Amino acid sequence: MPNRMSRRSFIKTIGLGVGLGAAGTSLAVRVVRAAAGPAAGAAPAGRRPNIVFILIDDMGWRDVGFMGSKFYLTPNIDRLASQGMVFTRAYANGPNCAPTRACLMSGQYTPRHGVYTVGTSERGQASRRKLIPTKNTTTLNPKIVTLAESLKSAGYVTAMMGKWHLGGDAETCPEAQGFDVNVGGTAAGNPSSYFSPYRNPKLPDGPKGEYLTDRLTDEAIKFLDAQRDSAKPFFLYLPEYAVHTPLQAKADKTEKYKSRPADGGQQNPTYAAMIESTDDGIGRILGRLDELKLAENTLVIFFSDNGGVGGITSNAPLRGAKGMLYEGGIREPMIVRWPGKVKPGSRCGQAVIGIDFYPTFLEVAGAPAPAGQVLDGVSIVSLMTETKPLEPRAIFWHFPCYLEGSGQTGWRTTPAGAVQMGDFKLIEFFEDSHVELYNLADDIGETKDLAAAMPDKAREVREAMLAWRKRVNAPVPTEPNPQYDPTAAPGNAKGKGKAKAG
Ligand SMILES: [Ca+2]
Repeated sequence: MPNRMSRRSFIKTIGLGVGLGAAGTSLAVRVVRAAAGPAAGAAPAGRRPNIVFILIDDMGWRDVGFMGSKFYLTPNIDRLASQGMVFTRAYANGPNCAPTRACLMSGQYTPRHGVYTVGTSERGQASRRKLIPTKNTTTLNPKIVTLAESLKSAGYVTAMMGKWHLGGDAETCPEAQGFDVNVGGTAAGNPSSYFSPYRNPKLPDGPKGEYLTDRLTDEAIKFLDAQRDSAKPFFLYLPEYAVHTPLQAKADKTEKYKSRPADGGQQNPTYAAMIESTDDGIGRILGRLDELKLAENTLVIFFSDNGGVGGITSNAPLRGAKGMLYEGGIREPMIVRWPGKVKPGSRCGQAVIGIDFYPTFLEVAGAPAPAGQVLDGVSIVSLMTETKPLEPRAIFWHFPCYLEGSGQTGWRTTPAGAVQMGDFKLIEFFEDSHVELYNLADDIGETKDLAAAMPDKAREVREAMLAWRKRVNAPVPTEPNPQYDPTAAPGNAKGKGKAKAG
C-alpha cells in the first residue's frame, strides 16, 4: 500500500519517470495512417478512428485498482489499463468540475473562457475573504468552436451521455455546442438522484429505481449499436455523473464493501459501490465495442475531471483533494487504448493536461484546427505511439476564486495560481502573494516547500507563470474585500457558506 510503501518504491510501482521508447516510425507517417483509416480491423474500409472519451466525475488519482487502490474493485478499468498506456502525470485543468470541462471542450486555459470554478467565485465566509475574487462564468461561450463542433465538421457523428455542466439554454446546451445526440446533459453539476425518477429534462425517467450509471451505459450501447454500419466515424463523450455526490449506490454492491478492509483513507462502501457500477458500465461498453468489431478502430480514453473528494476518499500519497491546486486536486488517473497504435501495458510519465485532448483528437481524426481559435494544448499522439516526447513546456492553472472547505482553515483554496515546469511545481496564493515550491520528482506528496531554500528556482518558475498570465490575459484579484474581518474565525462568523457540491 502506498501509505506504507517508501516513496521511491511507490513511484517506481506506478511507473513515474519511465522513459519513452526511441522513435521508430516518424510521427508524420503515423498521422497519415491514422487519418487514412486502419490497416487492420473490421471497421468499414477507410473509416477514420472512432473516439470514446470516458470522463469520470470526481474520481481521485488512486481510486482505481491499476493506480494502487486495494479497496475499490475496478477489474474492467484495470483490464483497459493493461490493454493500453497509463499516463501517470495526467492533469485536469481545474480542481473542480466546470473549468475542467470548459477547457476540454474549448482546448483553452481558463482565462480565455472565464469558466474558473463551479457557480460563484465568492464561496465560503464573506468575512474571511480578503479579496474580491474574479467573477466566474458558468457557461461556455457559444462563439468558441468546441471539440465536438470540430469533430462534427470533420464528419464525425458526435454524442454525449451524462454530465455537461457548461450551460443549458438554447445556445449553450450540448446540442448547440456540437453534439448530435445528448442524453442527460444539462447545466447541472450533479444528478438530483442516481435512481429514477431522475428529474432530468434531458433524460426520460426509466422504471422506478433504475440506476443512473446503468442507464447511461445502456444509452451508450444503444448509440454504439446504431453506429455499427455507419459510414461515419463517431465521437462518443461519456462524462459520467458518477462518482460525484450525492453518494447513492445499489444496496447489494454497498453491502459487499462493508466487510472489505479499508486502504488508508479509502473505506466508504457507498462510494466504492458507485465506482464498481461505473466499472461495470465501462466493461459493458468495451464488451460491446468488441462484439460490434469496432474496438480495433476505436481510441478509448479514460480520465477524471478533478481529484477525489476529501472525507470521501483518499488521494494519498498525493496532497490535498478536490478543490485544491495541490496534486490531490488536479492529478488524474488516465488510460489511452488504441489497438495497433498504443502498446498494451505501456506507461508514460510525461506531464499532460486536459487541453491536450482537443489537438490530440484533431490529429487522430485528421481534422483541421478551428480557424482563428487559439488551442493552448498540444497533441499527445506521439506520446501515445512512443514516437517522440513532447517539447519541454510548462503547464498552468489559474483559480482566482474561493472554495469553502470543512477543514481547519475553512478553505479548500483561496484564490491561487500554479505552474509546473520540469520537476518543479509552484503555487502562488493571491491573498498575500506567497509562493510554495515543490520538487515533484522527489516529493510527490508536496511535503517540503522549497521556496525559501531555492529562491532562484522559485523566481524562474514564477516568472514563467507571470509571462503566461500576460499571454492569456489572466486576471489576478487585488481589490480588498470591504466585508473582510481579520478577527473572523472559520465556521462561526456571519455569511458562512454551506459547503456545496462542486
Ligand atoms: Ca468533478
